[in-house]
Amino acid sequence: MITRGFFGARRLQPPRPLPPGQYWEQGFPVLSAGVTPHIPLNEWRFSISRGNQELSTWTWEQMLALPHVDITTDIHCVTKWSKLDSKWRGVSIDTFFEAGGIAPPERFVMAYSYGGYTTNLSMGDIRGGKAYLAHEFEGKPLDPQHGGPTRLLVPHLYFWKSAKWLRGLRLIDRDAPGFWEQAGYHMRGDPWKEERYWGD
Ligand SMILES: Nc1nc2c(c(=O)[nH]1)N[C@H]1C(S)=C(S)[C@@H](COP(=O)(O)O)O[C@H]1N2
Ligand SMILES: [Mo]
Repeated sequence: MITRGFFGARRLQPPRPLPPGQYWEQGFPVLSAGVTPHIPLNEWRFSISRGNQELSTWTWEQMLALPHVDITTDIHCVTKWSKLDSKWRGVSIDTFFEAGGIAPPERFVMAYSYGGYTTNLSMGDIRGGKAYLAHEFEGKPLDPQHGGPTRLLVPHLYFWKSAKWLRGLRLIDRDAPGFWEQAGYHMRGDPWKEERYWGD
């Protein structure tokens, strides 16, 4: 007999410890708050902005011309699945700040996406080789339902911080809640500290 409990019982022991409360997921679930936007590559842009001013903007070709990195990393969703050794290709967020000659005094950013999603991050969490604009997953162009053409990848924080369909980073002086943070999710979201919700 096949029941939900049957599938639950098939959860495998992970080869290494996961953050507290997480289980090992072999698939790649899709979690989207709205519909999947479709962004033609000739219209795609990525910007670093302050207020309504775009300090630097890259077209698809300009982004592709930047130095790339390949990343193999675990990802952890606040809904408790973790995926091990996911493989991505993209551009380090550091590279955009360097290429744009942007050395901002601001200590936070609001990541904003095509479709309206937002999530807040500290400069310390997106710079220093910790965050990427990813456009390939497992050697193929990133699937639109997983955020293609490009998503933010911040693997050391819960996956809601990895904004799909990323359009830009807005520099902000003071930390402010994005989409899920306004609904009660933690402002930082470190899975190893189990920072899921306000007060965690
Ligand atoms: N633009 C956008 N980005 C998003 C979301 C979303 O709804 N819209 N969901 C977040 C959440 S809660 C998670 S867990 C991951 C899910 O990514 P996936 O669908 O590729 O698994 O994307 C995050 N980024
Ligand atoms: Mo999530």
